[in-house]
Amino acid sequence: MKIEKSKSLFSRAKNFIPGGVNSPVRAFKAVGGDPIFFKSAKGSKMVDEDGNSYIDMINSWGPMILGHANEMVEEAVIQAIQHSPSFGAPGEREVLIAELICEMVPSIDRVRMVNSGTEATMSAIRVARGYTGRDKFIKFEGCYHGHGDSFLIAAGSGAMTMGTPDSPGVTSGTAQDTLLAPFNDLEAVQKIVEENKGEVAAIIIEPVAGNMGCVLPKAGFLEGLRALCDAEGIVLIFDEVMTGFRLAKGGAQERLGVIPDMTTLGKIIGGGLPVGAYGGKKEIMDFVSPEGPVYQAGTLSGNPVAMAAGYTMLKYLFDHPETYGKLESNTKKIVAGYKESCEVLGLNYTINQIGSMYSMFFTDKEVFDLNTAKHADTQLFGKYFNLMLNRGIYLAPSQFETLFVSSVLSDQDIEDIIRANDDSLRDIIAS
Ligand code: HOZ
Repeated sequence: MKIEKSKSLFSRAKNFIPGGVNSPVRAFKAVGGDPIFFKSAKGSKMVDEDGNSYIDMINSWGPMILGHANEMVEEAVIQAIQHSPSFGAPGEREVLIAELICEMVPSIDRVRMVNSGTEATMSAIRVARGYTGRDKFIKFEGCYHGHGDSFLIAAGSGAMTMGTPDSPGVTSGTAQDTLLAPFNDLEAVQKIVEENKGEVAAIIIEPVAGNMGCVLPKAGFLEGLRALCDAEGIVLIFDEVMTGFRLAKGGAQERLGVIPDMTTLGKIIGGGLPVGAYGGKKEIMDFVSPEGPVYQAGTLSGNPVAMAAGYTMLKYLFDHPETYGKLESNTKKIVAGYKESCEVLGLNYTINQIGSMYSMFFTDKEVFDLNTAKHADTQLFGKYFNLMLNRGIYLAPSQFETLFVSSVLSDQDIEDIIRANDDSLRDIIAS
């Protein structure tokens, strides 16, 4: 495969952009090789600067639920932009999307738009602290909630593969208010709460973790957190930046039947444009300025173009719930194909899947938290990633990221993915 233009762009980029990329995971450091630079994408496929075409299994890390360059979203963006990309003042589209989000997400009575998932989680923690009058919060090892200072402690995703799960620049004062627990370990959380009685403002969690690979909550775990938060006056926050509107129209909370007090949302509600939001119960959100005393602001928050894109995609999902059946059946077919290959080839890799999210871990052990995810052979994954890339399948460039399936995969795409996986596993065995 020819990737000369990508290589040349990368070497130019490195002169002006730290590491040549605008987000670390994209640098391919965890898998070896140079990043591919993309020119366009449509439906299930992306085309790079050298003209190679790939079936996209990341979908912009979640938002492209309906595939790339969806015509309805495109049209809405064009219409909005013709009336100015930013007012810095309120507009009708903000009201429409707020009404829709409150209708779709069970935990949200009031919602505030921001510009990214990072902003959403930072703001949600501030509100939880303001509401409870407490300073500390609990996060889970391997969960990633964006790059806000308090979250870069045992963070998953790029922070983990770049070797900086505890980033320089995060002060010890900040770090001391972040308490850590292993995912799926309710007893550990209960112990931390007991040791910090009356001091914990919030528990924040990805209800289905996607930033240490796809890791599912065990039966009773989220329910246990809910009960603990109720008993101790702690605000339960679900970070649904990746699961919101993807696992069900009301996100993981609807699908798994556990309703948090607050929810953070991200890229998905912008249909691919830079957006985030946080919301929750009225009595908590009433603490947000200008209604209440907790300050949070943003010039571009709720900008008309992002609102138009997001609203159009969410409204489609709301009006077409059958999309979730399609997402699930696409993903199940892929996973069934993987499992069949593994069985035939005598491999016992662990595959975690829920809805349209899945990961194949290069380990034969069950993966249910960060420690067990780390059993995966990352070198082998790097090899596999590049073999798949050469066969035209664009995977997340890290073992510790989930894959996202879109609704527009054709039967041929699914067949191609399964065949590429089978051939790549055979190559690995042969080598
Ligand atoms: N794990 C990140 C998405 N939640 C990867 C994307 C990025 O950091 O650029």
